Amino acid sequence: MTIKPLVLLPDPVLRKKSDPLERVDDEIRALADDMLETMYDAPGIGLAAIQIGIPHRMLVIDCSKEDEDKAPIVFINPEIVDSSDERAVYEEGCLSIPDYYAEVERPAEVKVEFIDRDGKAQQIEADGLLATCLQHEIDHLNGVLFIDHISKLKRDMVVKKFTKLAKARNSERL
Ligand code: GNR
Ligand code: NI
Repeated sequence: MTIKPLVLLPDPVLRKKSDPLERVDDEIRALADDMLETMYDAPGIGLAAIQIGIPHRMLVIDCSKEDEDKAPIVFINPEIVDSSDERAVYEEGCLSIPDYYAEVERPAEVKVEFIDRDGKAQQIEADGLLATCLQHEIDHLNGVLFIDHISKLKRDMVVKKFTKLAKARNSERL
């Protein structure tokens, strides 16, 4: 198991559309374990493969509370097949946009079909934080970030700030 470095805004890798997986083998299960370790270390409640630079349609989530047992779920080729008209607003953050938070409105409930870590077809009906997190992660698979759901003014400010930070980090390494 390995903690992988996170890809940060404004890296164009985050804008790539990820590709579906053809099969679930030991290599994919090892990648899922690395993603979970990276997510728990961050710490975060979800992580898409593209956030560690791997363009597979695959994500991990653990929305359990601190006082509960860990509840990791691996989602391969997830698809939203139904979503509620009811909306919910959550304050979102993203491990690829550290220390920035903003309210995002999304469908309150979603039904998601996916393949699990054993290669078995599954379906989940999610609400609450899990519904929001699933939509945030599935957005990543399509190159979409939560800042795409806020005002252009706020988004431009965040992108500008992270572009400056990336330049400062790069010039330190030269
Ligand atoms: O750790 C995370 N917390 C979070 C909080 C509200 C809505 C979405 C998230 S996902 C985020 C981890 C992350 O960036 N996943 O892509
Ligand atoms: Ni994210």
